[in-house]
Amino acid sequence: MLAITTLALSIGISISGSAVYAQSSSSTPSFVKPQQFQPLVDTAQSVTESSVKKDVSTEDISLTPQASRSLTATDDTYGGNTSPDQAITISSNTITEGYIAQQGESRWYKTSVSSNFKLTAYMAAGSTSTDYDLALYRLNSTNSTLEQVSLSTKGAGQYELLSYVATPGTYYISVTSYQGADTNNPFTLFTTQSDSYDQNEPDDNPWFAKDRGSVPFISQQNIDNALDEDWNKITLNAQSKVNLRLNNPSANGTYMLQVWNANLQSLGTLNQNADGQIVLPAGSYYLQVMAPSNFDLSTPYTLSVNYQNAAITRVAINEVVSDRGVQGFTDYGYGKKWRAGYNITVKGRAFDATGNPVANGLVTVGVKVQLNNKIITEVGTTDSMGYFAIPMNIGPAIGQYSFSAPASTHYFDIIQIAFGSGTNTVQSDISSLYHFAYSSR
Ligand SMILES: [Ca+2]
Ligand SMILES: [Ca+2]
Ligand SMILES: [Ca+2]
Repeated sequence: MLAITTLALSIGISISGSAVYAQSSSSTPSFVKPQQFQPLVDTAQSVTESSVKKDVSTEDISLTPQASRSLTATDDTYGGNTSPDQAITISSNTITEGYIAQQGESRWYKTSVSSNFKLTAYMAAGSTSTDYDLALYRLNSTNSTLEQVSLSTKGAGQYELLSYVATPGTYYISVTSYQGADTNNPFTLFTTQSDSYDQNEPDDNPWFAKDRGSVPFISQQNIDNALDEDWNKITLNAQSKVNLRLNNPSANGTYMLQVWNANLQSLGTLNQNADGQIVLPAGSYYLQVMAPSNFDLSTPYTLSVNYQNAAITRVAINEVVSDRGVQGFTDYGYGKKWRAGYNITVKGRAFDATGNPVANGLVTVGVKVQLNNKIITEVGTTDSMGYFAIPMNIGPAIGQYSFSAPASTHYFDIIQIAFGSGTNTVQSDISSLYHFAYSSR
């Protein structure tokens, strides 16, 4: 029996390195987007949603010039832009640094948008002990009011990111200290504008996440700039096994999925084009798609999320489809087995311990061929009726055994095949295949 440990599951892909550089286009500077990546956990602990929520003002602000206001020594040192009327004009794709001198203080910036672009703003505090938040306002010039159109209010140690599909006009950005101040380490502010973006924008943070409820979904979107993040919210009414897959066919962009609990604690990341499964207690969670290194505006990714209703304990194989003119459930003198060429598709159905089909379950199939004792594994997902079809390329056989058929002699190997689901071994009605090598007269 092929040990299940050899069925290396494509779950929990880890990324090494501590900091990731967000690249702007070649003509613009890059800067550190401070993120730590850990592999996706198998099972998450339940958390009590923080009872203390930030009391963040979402009110509009009147843009009344404060004529009587005079600059202080502090303003001279750390900037006088502590109110909207003193906002500093900033340009897209340019790093701006600033300081907050005391808790509760704000620094104001403004930028203009000339067309219906998506405006993205990123802010990182200079140290992890301060908690600064970010908000975006649109200037309503008819009544000189700043209307809040977006915000990002994560906790200390996390950067803030927001986006807004803008109409032409002037936009004001505030960086506000929720907790602490730091006159040694500046915060970093960066904005960019996108002329093309997906239909779910803006969705760059948990407050603007697309709410998917409790049902499976498939979402095709794109990453339109280096900072773009696409957030989804899911809600589980009971503990569930969640299947995650982020398909990205692009040769130029490299994406990643990160799972967050309701308190914005990371439950780990999953690389693109790999299957992930995580057991989550009842509650709300966030799924964040991002581009840690490079992105491809023109090639959409597909995020698929569904829920497995029970653990798979057994599979029944219906057919092994093969290339090279090899097929059928045949007896070459060592019992009836499926014949296999180079490219095969293993078709079957998965069941739980009570014999019910398992929908949306992960099935891993592994074979060990004679040539170099190579082990090949592939993962597939069952459909709503529990059926799966898993293609795999197992390569050539060496022809260890022979069988004299009426017209020719068939040479083949007997190779092991085994099944798993997540980290569990799964019973199967087959354990070996005839791996066809060649035939001769
Ligand atoms: Ca914050
Ligand atoms: Ca996007
Ligand atoms: Ca987005």
